[in-house]
Amino acid sequence: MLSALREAGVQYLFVNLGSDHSGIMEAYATARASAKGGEIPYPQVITCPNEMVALSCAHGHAAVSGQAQAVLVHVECGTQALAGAVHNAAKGRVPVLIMAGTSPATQEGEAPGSRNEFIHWIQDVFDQRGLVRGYMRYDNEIRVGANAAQIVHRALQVAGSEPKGPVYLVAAREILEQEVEPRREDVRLWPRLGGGGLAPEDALQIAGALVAARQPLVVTSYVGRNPAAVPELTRLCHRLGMGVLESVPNSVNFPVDDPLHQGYQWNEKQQNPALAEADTILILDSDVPWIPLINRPAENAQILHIDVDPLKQQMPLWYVRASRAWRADAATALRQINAALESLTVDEAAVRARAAQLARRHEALRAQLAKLEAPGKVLTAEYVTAQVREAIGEDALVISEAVTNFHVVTNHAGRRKPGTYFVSGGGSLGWNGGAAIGAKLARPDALVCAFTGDGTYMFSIPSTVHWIARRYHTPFLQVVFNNQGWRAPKFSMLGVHPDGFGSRAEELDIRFEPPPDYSGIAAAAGGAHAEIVREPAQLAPALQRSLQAVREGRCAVIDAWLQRL
Ligand SMILES: Cc1ncc(C[n+]2csc(CCOP(=O)(O)OP(=O)(O)O)c2C)c(N)n1
Ligand SMILES: [Mg+2]
Repeated sequence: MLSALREAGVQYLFVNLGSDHSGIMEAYATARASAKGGEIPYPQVITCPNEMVALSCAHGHAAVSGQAQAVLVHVECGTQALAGAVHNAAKGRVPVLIMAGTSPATQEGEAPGSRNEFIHWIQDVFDQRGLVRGYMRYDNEIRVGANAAQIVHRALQVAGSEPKGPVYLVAAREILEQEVEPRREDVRLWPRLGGGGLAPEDALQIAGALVAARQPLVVTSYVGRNPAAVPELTRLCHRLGMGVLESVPNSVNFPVDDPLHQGYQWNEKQQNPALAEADTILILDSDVPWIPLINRPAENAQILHIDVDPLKQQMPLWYVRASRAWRADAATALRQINAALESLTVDEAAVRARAAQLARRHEALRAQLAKLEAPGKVLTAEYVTAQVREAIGEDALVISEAVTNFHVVTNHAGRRKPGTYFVSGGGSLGWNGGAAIGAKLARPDALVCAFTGDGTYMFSIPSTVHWIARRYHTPFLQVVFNNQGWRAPKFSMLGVHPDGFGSRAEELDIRFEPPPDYSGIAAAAGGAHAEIVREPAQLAPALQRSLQAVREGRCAVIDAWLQRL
């Protein structure tokens, strides 16, 4: 099983161990003893004191590298402790293999590994796989040791095929203890399936629709998950004078400084003008292209949809009234549409006029945002993000779990290079710390910077995160937007009850008063460099000290005190 993981390209096994793992622990010890300090043919173990962090690490690695990693947890309770990280991997379409033992299936020594601890009766449940089945692309039990390798390869093949996602394997302790002949599998014979392309006539039809449009627009959320798609999208947009609106972006989908970039939308309570004026909209890889109650395309707009997962089969309620939709890999589809365009006549004057008009809106938007970056009396999220942007440079990997400041990070972190911005893709908070560790393991050369809400910092189990980060040398910068509580639930309440008692109430049970010493937690757990910043003037020097600490191999946490919510 362990060699199969290595064969399949799994570099790390994020573990939280228990009685089910006796065979695995013995296997590592045996391999290390015979390797006498040399390399062993198994993934490197990362000990994770908390399972949700373990899975978030694997998620962060795969988001950056594209390569599934593996997580090993303890029976059913360790599986439950994966908690919301399961949701994040599934919703974010991130490949990862999760493995767990089950309680031994025998109690009289019928096979090695038979029950010998009281907990084996307590941890025996009817449907362990059912705990996570609703989120898995595939789940299975390794029933015999002899084909464990093939089951691992099959699970990883499914995880790595589009739409990608988590997979789950269990095995009873007796199976994990079985003596089997080592065998080799060739990973090339377990090919990952891509998203496919368009039929040639469909590529031509889409190109034709975009050429014929008066005001075409692309709305996307995760086309940049594959960085190779971004230059194709840029080429298409420039050929047509077509704007790009990023809705709830999960990645760098389009360079933020491109004049055709028409901004980002999250939960803004207003109609987006670019969306309203479009007569043809190409939705490209998006789960939430707009929120129709507040913000939607014109009634008669033609909507086309290309997505690696256009049916959103994991979402019970989902529709956008697209007249046509295609399941395809965006990079391939864009390449095809770009090629099809060459056979069509484009109205160059119209393209120039549109591009000029879009550039004006782009410039106005940028100017408006630049004003927000000026230092004021109190620290603002905009000022903090802009300062961090200047300090970290354009190659740094930015991880965001900024919640009500998500839009601030996308607007002000200035990400223009594909593959330099990541969010979980899900909604279970507490991902960013583990994700930063995974990102750093995937790209040891990169500077990793995580933005987190204060509530989200606490969700992330910072004691575990910062202990792992020191133990495995994955230094990163973490910036806590400390608004002294959970602002999002307040916004949610006001969205439904704008004039209720809650709108005037001082107490909404959302404040952390007094707040914990966030950076102090990281210092205590992992020797992180700790900074508390309360005023704009303190930020730049704190950032320099923090980045120096990161360069020297320590994490740094900046607790940035924003206006109290
Ligand atoms: C695991 C989990 N629990 C609860 C929530 C509900 N929730 C959404 S946003 C939020 C508040 C987050 O607080 P913070 O990180 O401080 O961000 P802020 O709202 O202040 O910007 C909560 C509790 C969630 N999304 N995930
Ligand atoms: Mg907060």
